[in-house]
Amino acid sequence: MKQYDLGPNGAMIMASDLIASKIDDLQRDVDNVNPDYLIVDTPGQIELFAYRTSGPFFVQNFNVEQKGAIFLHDGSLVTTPTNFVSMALLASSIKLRLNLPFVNVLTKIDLIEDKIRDILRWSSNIRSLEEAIAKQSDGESYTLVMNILRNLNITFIPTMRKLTRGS
Ligand SMILES: Nc1nc2c(ncn2[C@@H]2O[C@H](COP(=O)(O)OP(=O)(O)OP(=O)(O)O)[C@@H](O)[C@H]2O)c(=O)[nH]1
Ligand SMILES: [Mg+2]
Repeated sequence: MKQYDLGPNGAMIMASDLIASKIDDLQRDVDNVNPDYLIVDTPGQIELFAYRTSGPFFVQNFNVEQKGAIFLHDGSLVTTPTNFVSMALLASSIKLRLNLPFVNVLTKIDLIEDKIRDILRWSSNIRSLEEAIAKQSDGESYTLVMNILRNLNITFIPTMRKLTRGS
């Protein structure tokens, strides 16, 4: 912010674009370490990475053996059926944008112990999700959610439940 005289949002955009401009330096640093796995954590403000040109540029041009995207569904944000569909829609949009093999991961599950069973059921059985939505919403909102979810495919792997914070 100081160096380029920017506000918080402008600085985030600039930082995102600088990552693309420094891709050769990053590639060299990573190649020197030569890791088995490389995880690139991007900002929660996903539009900064996925919807500008610099993020997809980085994804396409960073040179590693195999690449995939991991989308973290914040557990506390997917506890209602409509929120679940909203997040699934966002995940699908990011998948479309990055065009990579895609894994959906449910996070912060210690905060939603009583909801995990529902969420896994919604993710594996579209009919149960439809029923849950029918109970929760009506009118235009109901029609919109139903039309959206018929084209979504969000599957969480149940064994992910075994992962705990920090593992
Ligand atoms: N209870 C609980 N809190 C968590 C967990 N993981 C992260 N948090 C907390 O959630 C808050 C936000 O952390 P994250 O969601 O990881 O967000 P971030 O990576 O800091 O920021 P962005 O990714 O840019 O949104 C912090 O206070 C973390 O300590 C978890 O598994 N359980
Ligand atoms: Mg984060």
